[in-house]
Amino acid sequence: MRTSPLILAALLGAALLAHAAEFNIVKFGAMPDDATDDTPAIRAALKACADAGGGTVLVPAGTFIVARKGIESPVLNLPSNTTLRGGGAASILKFAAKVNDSNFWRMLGASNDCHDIIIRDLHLDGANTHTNYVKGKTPEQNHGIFFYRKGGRIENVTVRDCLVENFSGDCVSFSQGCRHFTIRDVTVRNFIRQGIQMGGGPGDGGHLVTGCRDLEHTVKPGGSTIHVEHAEGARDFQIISNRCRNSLLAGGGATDLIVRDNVVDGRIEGNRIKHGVFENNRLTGGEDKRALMQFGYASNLVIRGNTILAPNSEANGIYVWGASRYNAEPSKQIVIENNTLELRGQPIALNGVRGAVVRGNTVKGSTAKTVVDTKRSEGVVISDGAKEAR
Ligand SMILES: [Ca+2]
Repeated sequence: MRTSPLILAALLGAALLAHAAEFNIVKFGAMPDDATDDTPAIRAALKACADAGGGTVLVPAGTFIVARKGIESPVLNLPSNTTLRGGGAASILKFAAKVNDSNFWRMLGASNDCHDIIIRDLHLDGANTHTNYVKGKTPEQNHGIFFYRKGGRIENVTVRDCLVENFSGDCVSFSQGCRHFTIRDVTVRNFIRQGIQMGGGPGDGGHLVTGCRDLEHTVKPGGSTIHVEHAEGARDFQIISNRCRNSLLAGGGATDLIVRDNVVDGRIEGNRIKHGVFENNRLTGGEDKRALMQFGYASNLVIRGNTILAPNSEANGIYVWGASRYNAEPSKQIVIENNTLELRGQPIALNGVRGAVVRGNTVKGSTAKTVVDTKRSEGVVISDGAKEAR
């Protein structure tokens, strides 16, 4: 059956109209660059967008204040089919100063079932003025972007081209119920916990973090630039081509983890990884004495083509361990190949590993007797030309 050109034109027009629905927060009463709270106006714009079945909520240039009213988490709940879009770094959503007095402020995200959400071209400012975390005294749960829906589903979310800073918690956090998130070209700074925090459970995952970085901090970060934890049962995390000034911690029981082409000032660490590939990362060590790459209770893990530079540190390079007093499981089926390590300490160490292949690694500057040190391990095949130290 043929569709008439008129009907086609009408369908196309309706599609364009629906696509073009825009809701400028200023038209809903938001006032930039003053002390007035803009939360009700932004909520009204989001509600209009939701009532229209979706569209774009625009944040023009200026600083707009977001304040928590009750126990809401997040303060700004994004509906399905919504793009929240600024004009770049000059479009600022900023927490009210009283954020510094209490916990559990989360600026924007969702805690109900929803899908197809984009957050882009925005500057989110958590307004934290505490320069470091003091347990029991300063907040640690005030996050920027926050998606969490235990037992439900939040699907297809993109965050891109945003600067997220000064949060006394995580800058970006998504975990339970979250599927298919893309975090692209997001810059973070001055977080008290993590820069980008991921987790989840069975059915969750399918996430990509790429092109992200943290700027030099003026507060003391408590955690990692990028972090995967509490991810038992979640699968498919890709962390590719990011720049981390703090460590990159990726484990937490996740399955199918790819960590590739990242530049890290610090360490990469992960526990209980099932099927992981850590490839072509570049790590530079400082004073930290812990191994620059460290994995516990891993199974099916490939550590390949990484460059590890710690010429002034006694730290070990790559350390894989298991079967400890905490957990009887050994690390299993480990491949460590074609890495380049420049360091004084032990280049590669295995402890409590069952089944490993170590080959083709290049080592400079180490004072260790061997390239590979193995303890309490079995089934380890070393073809680096070095003998096992016992
Ligand atoms: Ca205002």
